Amino acid sequence: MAQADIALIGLAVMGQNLILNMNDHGFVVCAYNRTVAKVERFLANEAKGTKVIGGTSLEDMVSKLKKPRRVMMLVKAGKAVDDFIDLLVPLLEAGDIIIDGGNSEYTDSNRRCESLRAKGLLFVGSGVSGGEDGARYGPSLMPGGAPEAWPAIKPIFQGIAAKIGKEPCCDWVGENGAGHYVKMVHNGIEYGDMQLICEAYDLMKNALGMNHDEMASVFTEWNKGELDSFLIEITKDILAFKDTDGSPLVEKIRDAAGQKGTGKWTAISALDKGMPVTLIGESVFARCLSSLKDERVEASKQLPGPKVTRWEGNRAELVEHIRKALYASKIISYAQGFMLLKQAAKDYGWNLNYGGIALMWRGGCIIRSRFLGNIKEAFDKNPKLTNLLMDDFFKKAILDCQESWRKVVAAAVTLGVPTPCFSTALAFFDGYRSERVPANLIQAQRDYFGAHTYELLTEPGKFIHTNWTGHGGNVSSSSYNA
Ligand code: 2AM
Repeated sequence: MAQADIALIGLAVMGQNLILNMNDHGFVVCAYNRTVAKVERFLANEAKGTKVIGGTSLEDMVSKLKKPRRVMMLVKAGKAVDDFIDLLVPLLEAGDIIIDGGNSEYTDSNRRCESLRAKGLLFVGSGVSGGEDGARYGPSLMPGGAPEAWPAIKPIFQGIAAKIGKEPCCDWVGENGAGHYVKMVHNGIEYGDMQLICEAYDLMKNALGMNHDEMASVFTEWNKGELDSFLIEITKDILAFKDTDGSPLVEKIRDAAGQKGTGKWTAISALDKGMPVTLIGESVFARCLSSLKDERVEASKQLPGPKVTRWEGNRAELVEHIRKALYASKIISYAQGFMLLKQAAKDYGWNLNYGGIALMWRGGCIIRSRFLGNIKEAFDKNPKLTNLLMDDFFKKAILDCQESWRKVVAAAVTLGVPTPCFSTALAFFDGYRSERVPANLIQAQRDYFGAHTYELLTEPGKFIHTNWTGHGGNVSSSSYNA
């Protein structure tokens, strides 16, 4: 009998928790898994006493679904998704919906959306963030794909998503792979936020010599203000956490960061699209540098830094300067992230809802923060905002932080503490607010050695070449445009 509102394929922890979350919200879910034995095990254990039903085969699962059929997958990204799609297509009919909630690359989602549309099926690629706990009690959901699918999945998606007040952290993102693209940028921003916090910690520990309880109480204070966020909160807990011998566990952890690639994908996409998303780029490279642990250990013996490595001024003042540097850098990072989203929307013809994206990230996910509420307000006020830095709230915020931010970067440079993200954010700010940057000289150099031509300030659009040396030809090049 067709009784289930949705099927969910993939009974790893994320899938199981999403099913239980849907069940809590009154939806009947039909569970399925490649290894079918896991379905029985799930029904007999975690799902015992719920309304969850199981499929004994894909055919059986499909026969239990109300129409239009909604089938969500939470399986390993890549081939597993394509394999399941191939198996499902012959079992479904026009207007049915296939949702991929895995960590898929947006390019795959673009492709799947188009190929399923040609078969009359509606594809949705949805970012799911918030980890196992989020999946169980309220994730951030970022669905994109075939827009006709949205009304049919909206009650389930908005029902189970995290809420800010009454507002769900889930809205329609845009066409094709837009949902997975936005999830990718979310992860890139997460890399940036984490690195910024690490730089603040490094300065407090090494430039100020603060102990872990002192640092934990600084993060506790920061979490009461503008920086209020999940990542600041867990950092406070981590710094306060003592190992069995009473010393801070964090200092025993090998300083070589891992990565699964979503930050890198964001940086690659930024390079592809010519968008200066410098902070996420630096945060990925900072992880790369960290992982060269053995080389760094050797270099630390041979390459001494400055003689003075401790801050000699007012300590409380520097802590407050660091807070402001972190806040200003964070504003730059989000401004850059939204610049990338805008460019992707242009390139792929997506109609992105920027305020909605800020709201989706406001709760449920790793970058959730009070700050995202301010971003939502900025886009609500002006949905066509060209850049976050042009919004009155953020303009004032960054200008209020400017002096502190410069002091922190200067101090870090003088004392030899690496702060790649604080620094690149400031360099971006100074570049972005410059009417004139030295690219005129680049153009002259390009024209000098390669006859690549340049435009005059007074005649944009007209490309000319100068014979800089008085010898050589007068030929201009147009072939080199990378
Ligand atoms: P399994 O339990 O049969 O291994 C997370 O790994 C989820 O993705 C699990 O539900 C797992 O199914 C599924 N999965 C992983 N690789 C798969 C593949 N190649 N085909 C189908 N499902 C796969």
